[in-house]
Amino acid sequence: MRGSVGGRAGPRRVVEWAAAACVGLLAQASAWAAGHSGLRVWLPEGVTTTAPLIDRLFYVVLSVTGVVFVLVEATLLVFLVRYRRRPGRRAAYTHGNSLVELVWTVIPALLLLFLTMDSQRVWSQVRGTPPPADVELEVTAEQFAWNIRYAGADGRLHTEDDLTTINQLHLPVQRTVLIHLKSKDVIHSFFVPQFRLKQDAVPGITGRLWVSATTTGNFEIACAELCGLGHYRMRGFLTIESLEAFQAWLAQTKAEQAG
Ligand SMILES: [Cu+2]
Repeated sequence: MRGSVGGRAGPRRVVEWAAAACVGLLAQASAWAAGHSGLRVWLPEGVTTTAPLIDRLFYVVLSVTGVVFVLVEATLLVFLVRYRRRPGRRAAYTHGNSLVELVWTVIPALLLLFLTMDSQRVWSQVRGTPPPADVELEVTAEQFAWNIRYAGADGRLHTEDDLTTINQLHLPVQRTVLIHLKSKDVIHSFFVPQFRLKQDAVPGITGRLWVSATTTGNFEIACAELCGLGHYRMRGFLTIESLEAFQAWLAQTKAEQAG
């Protein structure tokens, strides 16, 4: 490095350059984020009423930890350069500083308390008592498929007029859907990234999850738990459509199965 031979100019330049790079990166990132309405970085599209809550929490945690990361790494770099071993310079000994220790304990504690309370609030909205369901259905995982059961005209599951499909999950948009999640054999995991939901399907336990979709479209259901040799092909297809289209599909599928 050019400046390092000439004494102190080199390290200082490196620190200045690093600081400028950090500030520049942060400025770029925030400008980019501000320019995008409905901020979404790295995450797939969110299609439920609760997805924005989870995304917001994700970005809050990412910003807090991001700022702390940059500050800690920048301080580390400064200290590495500034207090490096130099001929003729003796090490200084310190026995701590109560004020500094208090500050670096209290600030993280407050941050963690804030994150705990914020995430608890989101958790209770997403996974607390579900709102009254418009549609109830059952998803039973097995090696290596998703068995879907819809209630028939009576609106109740496990009656004569139920409709069952394999790997085809249809949901009406803007309706609250309660999913009873089961497993026939081993532990699977029901994962729809666009729902921001991942729930284990455990034999002997019926899991409950609810969604209210905000957009129509076609998505995929992945099994997110290594459940055997065919795990890679345990893939379901999710269609979110209007209530009319959903009811028409139910009727049509029922007619096809009867015929
Ligand atoms: Cu599986």
